[in-house]
Amino acid sequence: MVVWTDKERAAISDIFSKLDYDDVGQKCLSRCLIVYPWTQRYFGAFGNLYNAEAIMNNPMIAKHGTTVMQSLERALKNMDDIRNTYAELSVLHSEKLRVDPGNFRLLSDCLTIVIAAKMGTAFTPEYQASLQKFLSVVVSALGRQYH
Ligand code: HNI
Repeated sequence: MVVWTDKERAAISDIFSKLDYDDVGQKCLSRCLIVYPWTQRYFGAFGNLYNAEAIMNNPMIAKHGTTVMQSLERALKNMDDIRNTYAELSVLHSEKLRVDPGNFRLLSDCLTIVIAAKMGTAFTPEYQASLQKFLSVVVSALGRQYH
């Protein structure tokens, strides 16, 4: 089981309390699809992903970005049991969507970059460490079905 210090819990809660899910979700998912173009293959039903501008203006991508952020909030609210919280989501991504689990890390790195850019100097190394730990647990839980 993952052990969280009070400082880590406080840092992660503080980061998420400052986030606008619609904005951050859209930015991190778009960034992932632009920087790692092979991730676009899973979103074939999302319409125009022709270039960076199209991706950034695609309303389905924006909406899905918000969905991902809301899902992360579930992990935040269940920090002591992220594994079970994401059990069904892991099955969905592996068995139905067939998303390569390496992509989870790529999206979480994009999220870190977007959050860092938003928070500026408030994103201290301690905050980054707490966020990376949280996202690593999320990535591991989502990948559980693949192990
Ligand atoms: Ni992901 C659907 C959460 C990473 C491709 N994804 C979901 C849903 C949630 C979700 C929630 C909606 C489930 C439902 O409808 O019941 N995805 C997450 C989270 C992460 C993640 C928390 C990582 C932090 N997903 C990824 C990655 C990819 C991905 C990295 C591909 C590169 N996800 C999908 C696709 C769908 C999806 C594709 C279905 C979208 C749709 O609406 O058709």
